[in-house]
Amino acid sequence: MAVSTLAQDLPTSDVDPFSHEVLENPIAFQVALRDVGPVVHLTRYDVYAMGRYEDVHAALINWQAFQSGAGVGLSNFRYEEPWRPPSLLLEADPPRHDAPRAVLSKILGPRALRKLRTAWFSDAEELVEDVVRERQFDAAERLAMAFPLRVFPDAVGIPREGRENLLPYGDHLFNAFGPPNDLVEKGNRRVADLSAWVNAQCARDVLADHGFGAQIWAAADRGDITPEQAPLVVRSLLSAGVDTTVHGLAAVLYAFATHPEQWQRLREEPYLARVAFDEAVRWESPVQTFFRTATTDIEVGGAAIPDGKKILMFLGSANRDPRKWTDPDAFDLARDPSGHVGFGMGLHQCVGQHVARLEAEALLTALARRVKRIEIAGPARRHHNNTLRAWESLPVQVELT
Ligand code: Z7Z
Repeated sequence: MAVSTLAQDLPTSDVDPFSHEVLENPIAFQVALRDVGPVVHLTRYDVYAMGRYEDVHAALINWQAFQSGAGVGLSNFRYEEPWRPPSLLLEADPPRHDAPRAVLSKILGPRALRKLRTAWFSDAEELVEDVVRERQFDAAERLAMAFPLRVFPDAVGIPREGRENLLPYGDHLFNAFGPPNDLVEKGNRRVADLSAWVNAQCARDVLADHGFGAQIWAAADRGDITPEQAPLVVRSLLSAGVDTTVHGLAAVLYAFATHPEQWQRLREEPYLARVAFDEAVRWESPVQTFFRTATTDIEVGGAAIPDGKKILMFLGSANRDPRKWTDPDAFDLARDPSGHVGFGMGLHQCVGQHVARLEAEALLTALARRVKRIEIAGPARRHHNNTLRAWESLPVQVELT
């Protein structure tokens, strides 16, 4: 069979993947996206969408052809001014990307995190004890939001004052990767104040002595990064370190509340906490999408993507692609979820993933010890965001051991 390389033959769709309808439940859209072909032209935004695992994975590891330096949102930095100074990690390509990445990799690496393990496990136990005593509570607010906010800002070393700005800042940042729709509009009203607060937390004299923030400044003293880069690297922690883990934890809590047999299994084999978290990240994909930009004319599966165009990668779709996963819609601790693209892949793969896994392991371990059954106890409500798959509210009831 002849495969046409003519761009005109590309399947097209006028669906808006950032509409409230798709954000509420993107699964049907993802099935259609994968089935129509490896690449689909989304006419509404003039972007090229990929939803199959193989193609998303290939694009993620090919940073030469699929650049990040022109932004990983819809906005193309070749033609448009970014709304904030670009991140030195996320919105940069090698070689500029590499020094900040190396510094943060070390600070957030598994070895460095061992020091936090004991404290975070007892923090999780205290929090769980306080919350589960109530028997009925909102797991999104009381656990998924509360736990990261309890441990992560302290680990970075920012002051207490103003921490309520962290989630709204992240929510706006992740909305701003999408089109300028009502979600972005809503955030624009507060963005100046939120940004000013976040930027102020990145200064050396504001940060506590031994946290991640201070370690970033110490790297500048050693000459591993420049003193001009240090505050922007601290900003990356505050940008990408809170909302993502909150929604990852909400995903795993929702998964267990709706899969009692899997909760039973975790209780019997608590060492599965980390696998459970990764399986929930695969299953729910808290980070649903982001973009790359073509650095040249690219051919994917017979389709031509012109130089300079934006490519929208559907991580959530890749993570449920039946071409890659057996029974992809099942949340199953018996599965090996490794290779999922929920943390990305390649040289930009989430540098904070070990922090996220440690938070999840601490929280799930504490819950598994104390909670025999967890189930949904009222209407669960989604929170819409242009990038994140999130819960606004997850009412649950628990039966204690
Ligand atoms: O460096 C940063 O400020 C930063 C912001 C957002 C880094 C990463 C992300 C991000 C994480 C973006 C997941 C999309 C998906």
